[in-house]
Amino acid sequence: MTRQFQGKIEVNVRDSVADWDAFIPDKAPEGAPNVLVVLYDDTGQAAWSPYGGRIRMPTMDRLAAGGLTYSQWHTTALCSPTRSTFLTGRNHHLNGFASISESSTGFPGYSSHIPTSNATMATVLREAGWSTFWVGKNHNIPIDEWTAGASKKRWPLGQGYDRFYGFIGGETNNWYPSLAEDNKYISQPYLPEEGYHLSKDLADQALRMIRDSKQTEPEKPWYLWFCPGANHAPHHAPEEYIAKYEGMFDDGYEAYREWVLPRMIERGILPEGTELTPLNPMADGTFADGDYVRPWAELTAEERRLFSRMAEVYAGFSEYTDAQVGRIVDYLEESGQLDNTIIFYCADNGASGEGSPNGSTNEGKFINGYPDTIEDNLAAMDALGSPDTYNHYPTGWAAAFSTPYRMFKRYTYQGGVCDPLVVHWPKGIQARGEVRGQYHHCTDIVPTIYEACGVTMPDVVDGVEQTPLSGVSMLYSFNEPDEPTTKKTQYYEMFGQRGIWHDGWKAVTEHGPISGISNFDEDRWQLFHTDVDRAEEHDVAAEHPEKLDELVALWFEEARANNVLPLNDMQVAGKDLQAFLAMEFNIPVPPSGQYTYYPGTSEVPERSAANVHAVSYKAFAQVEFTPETSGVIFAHGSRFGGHSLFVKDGQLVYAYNFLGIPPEVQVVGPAPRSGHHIVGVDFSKQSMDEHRVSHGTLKLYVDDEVIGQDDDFRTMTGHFSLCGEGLCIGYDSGDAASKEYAGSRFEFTGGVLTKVVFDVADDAYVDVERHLAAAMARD
Ligand SMILES: [Ca+2]
Repeated sequence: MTRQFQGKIEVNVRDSVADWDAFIPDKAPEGAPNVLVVLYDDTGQAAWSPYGGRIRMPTMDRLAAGGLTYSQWHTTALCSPTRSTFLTGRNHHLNGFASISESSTGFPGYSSHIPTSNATMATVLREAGWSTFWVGKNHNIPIDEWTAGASKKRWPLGQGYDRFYGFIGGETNNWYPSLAEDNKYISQPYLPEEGYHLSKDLADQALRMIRDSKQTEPEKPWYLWFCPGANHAPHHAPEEYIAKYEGMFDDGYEAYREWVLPRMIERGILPEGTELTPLNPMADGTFADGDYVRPWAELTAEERRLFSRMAEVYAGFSEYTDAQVGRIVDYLEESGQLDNTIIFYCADNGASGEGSPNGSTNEGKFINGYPDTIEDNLAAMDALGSPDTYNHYPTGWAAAFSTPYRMFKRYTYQGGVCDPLVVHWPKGIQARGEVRGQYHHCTDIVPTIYEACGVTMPDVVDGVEQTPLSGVSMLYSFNEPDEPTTKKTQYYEMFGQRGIWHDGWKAVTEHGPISGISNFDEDRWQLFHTDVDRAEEHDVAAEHPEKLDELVALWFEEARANNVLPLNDMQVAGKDLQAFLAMEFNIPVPPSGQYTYYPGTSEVPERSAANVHAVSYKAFAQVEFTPETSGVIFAHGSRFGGHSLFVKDGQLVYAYNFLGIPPEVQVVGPAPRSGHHIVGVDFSKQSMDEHRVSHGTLKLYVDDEVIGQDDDFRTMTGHFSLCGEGLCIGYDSGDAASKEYAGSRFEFTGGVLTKVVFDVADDAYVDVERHLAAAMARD
């Protein structure tokens, strides 16, 4: 913190005494380390090589061999909530991140607005003399701050970061990402044909930020939070990395569980005698249908081939990204920084079961409530991992990569919350290649970093009194393998499933997340003695009723102290829908029902753009044409779902990609060759089918003349994209919405595009159910 001015001010500067120290920021303590946090998405404890898993992670192996592997480190079971604990060191409900931004509700624990009383670690470290960088995924911006016009207070630059480069939302296309830099949306720097992949770009950007800092402030330490899109869907990887895993998962997910457990035990990750929990461990009616695992023995030969290939792609994605992290580690070594950089390499929750029992080659079908058939997926098998698919593996692999535990991501059993963590810091850790078994949690990372850096969390930040940190430092465990954990208690809650760990025991409700069961007072609590039963195999609630009562009472105490209530297990579709929607943040529709957009602007996030799903709509543009006019008038979405109005080769084309299912539909007519004209489309909805797809007539206009018409036109129900791929005027960002200009932004040229007006006033019907399903799929 800068001090009060202590110089002297007279009339004449010659008689006055300057005091630079009143203006210059603090310097970090002598010998303080750099901090690198590598936070992957959606990866259970049994996936990666340092833990005995089949996915080779050479960089992580190297760091584990030179540092520590933690066997009992835990997260919140979901992306944004875990990430919020890395931001502030407070429990996720205290951060307003009970779940994700897109499903936030107006309660303190659920608003997705981090209160100023929870200052971020970046704010504190920057004041203490560190450069602060955030590269990669950012799923902690509230949805009301996603647009260009909104406040950027909760974007990284408003949260203590000097620089940001990455993406906003739960996921993005790794070949054609929706990128943001600092406080604005940007285009990707080059294309897949030129070797682009998001993981590689993120490593390049991270290296640039560190080098920029070191060459101008060589003595200043830095903190980098590196969050790749891996291993969240869509699983995208270069072919040569996928090929490394050919045939390696052919034995299936149940066989993988049997194979990996003894390897985890051999490495000391799990104690001798640890048993596998059953596949599908929960009683009927206590969890959502989509979380069921189909037994491998019941699959057809073709299904097995498809599911194995999906695991190969996931593995290739993970290893390729690890190689990019390796480039950062190599640079640190070459530049002499590795010895005093404290590195945390970890994942934010268990493996993801959001791929449904059958997996998917285009997640968009799921969020649009459109059937994802094995036939369609088989047809796309060879393209898996390429720019042509938007894929996710089936629930069986989520269970396998979360061996030996019950369930996976979103669940408060160990399958959702027990995760990999490797810590590397040659200067501060004497041991090499050892396992640490002390029980810890993601809220403990920030206190550990503060202690390692010699920084104390201030009581007041920017005039706001601070909430105490929720976690405890893990620093003692670096050099004390046999010390008992300093953690006493950790509560859990995710989408209505509760859990609490206390002194070697854990109680969990058998009440699946997003299950819609309600009636929390009737929950059956299970009790596990985790000191001797790490897998949570044996429910001993009947033998230890007093212990269970003690833990349940403690859960309520923690819940009240951390803003956990009210519990919400509402389903994203069905009976709870209207009530849920009424609680959500809603972006207001203009009273006119008309939205006007201009060229030379940033893309508009889909959530805030004019809604063209499940409604009739008109979209018209004012254009001055010439014989050379060419390019996009408006575009929204991608090849996996999207539409675009553009001029090419003298033709005015309206292209619609319905969930990426071929063929791309086009309505075409001759474009004017000169003069001012109003051109556009009018979709008139006439019916909805059993998948809630809208059918009707699409007319393409030049002024009042219909130049093209399709009487059997269909439009998508939910969203073009889970996140990113917003509405663009005069270009197409990210992945192209039409194959006619694939691989380019196809900027409007050779004329004047004045504005585009969307009119959705005539039909206010929105399928709220799909809307919400899409929101929840983003976690
Ligand atoms: Ca696009």
